[in-house]
Amino acid sequence: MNDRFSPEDAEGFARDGYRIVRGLLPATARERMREVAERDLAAAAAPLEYEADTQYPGAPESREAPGGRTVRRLLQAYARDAVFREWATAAPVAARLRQLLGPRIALAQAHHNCVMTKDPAYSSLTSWHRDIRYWSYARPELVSVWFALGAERIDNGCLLVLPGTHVMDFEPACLDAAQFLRGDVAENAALMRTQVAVELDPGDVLFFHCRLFHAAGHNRGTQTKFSAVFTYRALDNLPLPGSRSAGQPDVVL
Ligand SMILES: O=C(O)CCC(=O)C(=O)O
Repeated sequence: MNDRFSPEDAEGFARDGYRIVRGLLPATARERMREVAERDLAAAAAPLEYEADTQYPGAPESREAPGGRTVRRLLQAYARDAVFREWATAAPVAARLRQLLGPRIALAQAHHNCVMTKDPAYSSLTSWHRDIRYWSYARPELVSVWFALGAERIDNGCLLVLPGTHVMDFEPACLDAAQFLRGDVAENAALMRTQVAVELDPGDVLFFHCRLFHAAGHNRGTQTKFSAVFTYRALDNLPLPGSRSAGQPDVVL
């Protein structure tokens, strides 16, 4: 398997803000990740984020409500098992990230660094947002890597992206108080019609820019959807002192 983006793919990432590498994660690693995720989900192994914590549309109202103990993320994936450490830093991932971010890179343990667990019974809807909105770095130039541990389709709540939005600027009036794109603004509505569904097969890996607007629907399937996600920065793109982004030691690749 080629360890690098082709020039066309690197150009595509620069233009669209994302790229998919089909079948990058080998089946053995994928199955091990899934096994660990299923084990930790069944054991409710901390640290966890619950759907109820998000307050997103469709989420249980509180941890005490029906479905209130539905897990949305198994946090701190990097620390959970060697298979996450191995693949979050593996050569085919790191080499591509170096093409996008420069030669010296680090994994940001404070962001993503999780297995997303989208439950068919109680999953919420994630509105259009940029991940950088709550992250604090010298430059808004981070890349996340999303490993599909099973099939991701519109029906089970795959990611949706707005290509090219990572290089667009938006007036404050386009965003609500939580920095989601407002649906009642005409230019946003036109932009939302350009959405692309990032449908993935097991083992496919998505690279996406922290300024890319993305969203996701509910899981209307019958099985939990599992995706492992990690975020990276250039080594000289430091988290701002005192911010949540600076709250954990990063892993230099
Ligand atoms: O899978 C989802 O619901 C979306 C997750 C997402 O957009 C995020 O964590 O930034």
